[in-house]
Parts: sequence; C-alpha cells; structure tokens
Amino acid sequence: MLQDTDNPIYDLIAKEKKRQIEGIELIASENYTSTSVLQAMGSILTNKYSEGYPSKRYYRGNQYIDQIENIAIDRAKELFKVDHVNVQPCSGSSANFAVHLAFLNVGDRTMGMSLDAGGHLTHGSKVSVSGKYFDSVNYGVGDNGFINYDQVRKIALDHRPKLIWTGLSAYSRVIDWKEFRKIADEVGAILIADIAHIAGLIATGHYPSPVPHADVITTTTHKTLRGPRGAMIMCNEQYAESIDKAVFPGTQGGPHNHTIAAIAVALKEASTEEFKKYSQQVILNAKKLADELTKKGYTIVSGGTDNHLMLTDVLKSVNLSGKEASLALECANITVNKNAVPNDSRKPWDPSGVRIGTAAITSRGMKEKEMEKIAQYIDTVLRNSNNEDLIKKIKLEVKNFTKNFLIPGIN
Ligand code: DSN
Repeated sequence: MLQDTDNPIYDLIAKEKKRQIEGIELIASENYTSTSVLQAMGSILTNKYSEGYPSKRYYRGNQYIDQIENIAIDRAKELFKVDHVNVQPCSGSSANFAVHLAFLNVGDRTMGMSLDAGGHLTHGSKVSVSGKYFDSVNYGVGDNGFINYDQVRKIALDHRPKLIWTGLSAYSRVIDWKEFRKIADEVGAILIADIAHIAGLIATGHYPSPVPHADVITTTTHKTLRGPRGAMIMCNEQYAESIDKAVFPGTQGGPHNHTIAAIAVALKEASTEEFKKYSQQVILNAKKLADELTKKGYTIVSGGTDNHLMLTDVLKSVNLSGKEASLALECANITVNKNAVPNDSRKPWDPSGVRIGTAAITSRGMKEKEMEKIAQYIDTVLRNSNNEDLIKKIKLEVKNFTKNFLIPGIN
C-alpha cells in the first residue's frame, strides 16, 4: 500500500484531500469527480500501450481497450450530437495543438480571442506554440465586456486567417456561434469552438451548443463536465481523418487508457437527469454570486454571467491586485486564481482581476443561500486583507461552513 511504500507522497495526498475538504474551491476550471470516475482513472488500464485507434493498433492485446475507447466515443457522440470524436488528447492544450497541426503549416495565420479578454493561451498567445509557430492575430471584447462581432469580422476580413478560434477561459457570456460561423464563411476559415469550460453546461442544454456551427470542437473533460483530467476533439466526418492523424501520430504516442475509461464513465454520468439539475444550479449559483458581489460594490466584467464563471476587477473594486486578492483569500481557505481583465494594464503575473467559478462548490450541493455567505466571506477578506486576526477567524468559519457539504469522490 502507498502508505507503507511511499509515506511522503501518501502524506501529501492526505494533506491535499484535507485542503480540498476544508476550503471553498472557486477556481473556475476545477471540479470534484465521482468515486466511479476516480476508480476508472486509478485502474490497471494505465499499464497498457495502445498506439493507434480501435481495431487499428500497433500493439497486440487491445481487445478490451478497444471496447472501452469505443464506448467513450459513442457516449460523446450521443451527448454532444457530433459525427466524430477523438478521446485521446491528454489535455486541452495538446488537443488544441493537434488542431493547429491538422489544418495549418508553420507560419499560417490563426485568429483567437486574446487572453485578457477571456480566451486561452492556446488560441494564439505569443508565449504559446500557437502564437510562436503560427502567425496569430487576436480579437478582444468591447468596452462593455461583450464580444463585438463587428470588430471580430473586421479583424477577420483584414487578416483572413485560416483558422478562427472561439471559446473561452474567462469570458462569462453566451458566445454567438452562428455569428462566428458567418464570419468564418466570409473569410473561408475553419471555425473551432473550444468548449473546455462550458462542456457540461452544453451537454445538458444550459448553454447554446456550437453544433452544427463549428467545424471542430475541442474540450477538456474535467471542468463543468466533471470527469477526469483529459480532453476530446469532436468534428464533422469531413475532418475526422485529419484530426485523428494530428493526435496520433502527429502530437502524441500511446493514449492514456485509464483516462479514456474515466471519460466514458463521466459521459454516462453527464447524461443523467441529476447532472442536468446540477448544471442548471451551477449557472444559478454563478448568477447569484455575481449579483451579491455587485451589490457589495464589486466590478464584474460585462456586469454578470451566463455561465459558471465571472471575472472580478479587484483593483477597481477594492484596490488590490489579483495576486494580492487571491493570496488574501487563500489565507482564509478560499481558492481563486488571479486573472487579467480586458485591456489589463498590469502584467499576467500580477493582473487586476480574479476569476471565480461555481462548478466545484455546486458539486458539494451548495445553492443560492450559500452564495450569499461566500460573497460575504470574500468581501470581508478583501476589505480587511491586512487584518490577520480577522482573516484567521474567517478561515475557521470557512472550515466549519464546508463541513456541511460533502465532496463527491471524497466524503
Ligand atoms: N488552466 C485552465 C483554466 O484554468 O482555465 C485552462 O487551461
């Protein structure tokens, strides 16, 4: 047993478990998986190599692995109503890299939402391979924090990219996939929707689906979808071969079979009525939390949220940088990440905002009433960030508060 063979690692896992239990987890990209997902993830499937795809493997002995991968694929097709699914990308970043490889040559032009506007590093940021190997141009959001589709169109027409990326990491509003489709058609671009953050909300019909507007859809599986850390690429039959080749052998070797099995389990869970209700509550909670923070004088980018997250300009609200605010909150067992806000004048390492999400706390069964309490904790901490005694008191309150909410897969 791990406890006997490697006590330092066992001990640190136990400490991390305690941290998860005793804290309010507001990182928008995190969630708690079920015991079943954890069981599949921690299984002997990790022992097997299976380069290739079901019935087309380079190694023998894949009779069961093939069946598992096919189940994952079929469940994803059914849930998202897509033609083709590749469940092998190890992460969202590798999925997005594979998409670039499938359609572009080095130096070709790609266009995506800038990081500070709520896009993702892999949508063409200059510090990522997506902006280093490819000629990337960015669009942002208007002064009101919403995507301005006229501006997106103008940038697309001026630069005529081969790929247009939509999707979000910190954009809290509904994306008009249809309008992006029109823009992509006007410039002859392939349209990619990265739904990593909102996959669970889309699967349950609580956020518009990019199907059939996007040509290719990428997603991680561990955020609102509540599965293991992994990713998928979904596309029309027309692009299936290019996508599969770009994943393997283009960018990866043997797939993580334990993860693929856990993705299959999560996809089954995501098709239940219970998960549908959970997803709806995630959004209700986010709206409530945004309202409560607004009432307390916080600036929420775009004035609210349509999904599971919000971006709070803490510099404007309480004169703390994102780094200072996230550190103060961590001292009270409340976890958020510092985040740039649109047109941020500060550097990403210490930006003006924090991003707050409700997917994880909703998995613990928290509802609107608890959002009022959490907004109160956040406000007290941020307005008294130098008062160590008060922060210690809030930390104790948070510990007691979280005791009432069990964590799937842990308690
Ligand atoms: N790191 C993830 C997030 O927090 O949104 C995306 O890569």
